[in-house]
Amino acid sequence: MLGLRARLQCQSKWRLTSGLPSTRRFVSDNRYFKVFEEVRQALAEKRPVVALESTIYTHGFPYPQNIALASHLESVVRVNGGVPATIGVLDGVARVGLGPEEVISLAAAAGKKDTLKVSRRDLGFACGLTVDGKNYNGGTTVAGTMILAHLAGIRVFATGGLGGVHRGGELSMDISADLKELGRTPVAVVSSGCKSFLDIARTLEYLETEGVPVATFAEGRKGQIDFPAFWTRDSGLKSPMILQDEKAAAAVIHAQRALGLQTGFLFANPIPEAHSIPKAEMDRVIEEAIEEARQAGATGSANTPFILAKIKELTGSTSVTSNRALIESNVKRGTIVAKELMKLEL
Ligand code: PSU
Ligand code: MN
Repeated sequence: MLGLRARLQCQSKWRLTSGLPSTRRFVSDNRYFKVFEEVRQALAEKRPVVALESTIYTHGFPYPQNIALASHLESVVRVNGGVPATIGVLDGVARVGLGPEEVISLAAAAGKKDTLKVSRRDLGFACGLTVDGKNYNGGTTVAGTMILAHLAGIRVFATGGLGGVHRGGELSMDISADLKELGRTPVAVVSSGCKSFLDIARTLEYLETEGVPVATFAEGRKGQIDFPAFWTRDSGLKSPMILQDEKAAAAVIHAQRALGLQTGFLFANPIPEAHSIPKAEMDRVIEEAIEEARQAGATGSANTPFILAKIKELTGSTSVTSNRALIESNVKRGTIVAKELMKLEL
């Protein structure tokens, strides 16, 4: 007669070898975590759901343009046949999927002192603490969004840019928690690579160490395919792998799940050609933004938002228009990846 522990082990082993590991959600709703009804239903019915982050609204785009962007991105998911789940912390509760009024509340919280930038380390603070008797609001970063998406059972997430190893990171150790999260949470992130105020070469090295599959959509392009640098399609660094289309991306996710791996994915989608900004131009702007951040002493988690704001100031509306175009393109691709994945796993 087997003891309880041995019996449980046998059962879980049987489950793993008898088919795909379960993707059911891992945490049920509680006072700190809530999945929006439409998202819950879509997941239960195996319809494609795409996670969207909210640091871009709370610490990126200014109010009220951020509201327009948030609702636009949700409609891009819908138009392409998916269900959007905007993720963030609202009034002390980690939320997966928000209603229209709630998206507005979170966007309106941009720039306030009780609005946090929520990465892995911040989730417990954002949900467990209060400030002046009030709960926190928070925009979730790529890492924070991946964690909450995974808890809800969402497997695809689209955004603009990813955090990375900062320039000089080999000394300062300023390496975004996004990279570590990609190494341990099985969510596929579609982004336009990372901005070149980061050290892209070391970012790719770090992702390799973390075991993260990194691939760039090539769409029939021949020759060297670069890992993209957000506003520019080329970074001078070869992408570790290439994917021809969303179907290929879904095949990779599907295979890795069948192997029981818990790693995330980084699928890079170069900015649409019409919106790319010449590299030399961006290089100049970025040098200046980094120097200003250094002079202002903007380090730690304040570094990325400071530099992003400076870049915006220096490039004016061009970079904002390009930024919007690339996020939109990533969200569309993410939705198609989620649809292809559902086809494979039905
Ligand atoms: N890079 C961008 N745009 C962004 C961010 C990074 O080009 O909006 C945001 C994302 O939410 C990302 C976070 O997850 O900043 C990374 O911050 P940090 O480097 O402090 O981890
Ligand atoms: Mn950092």
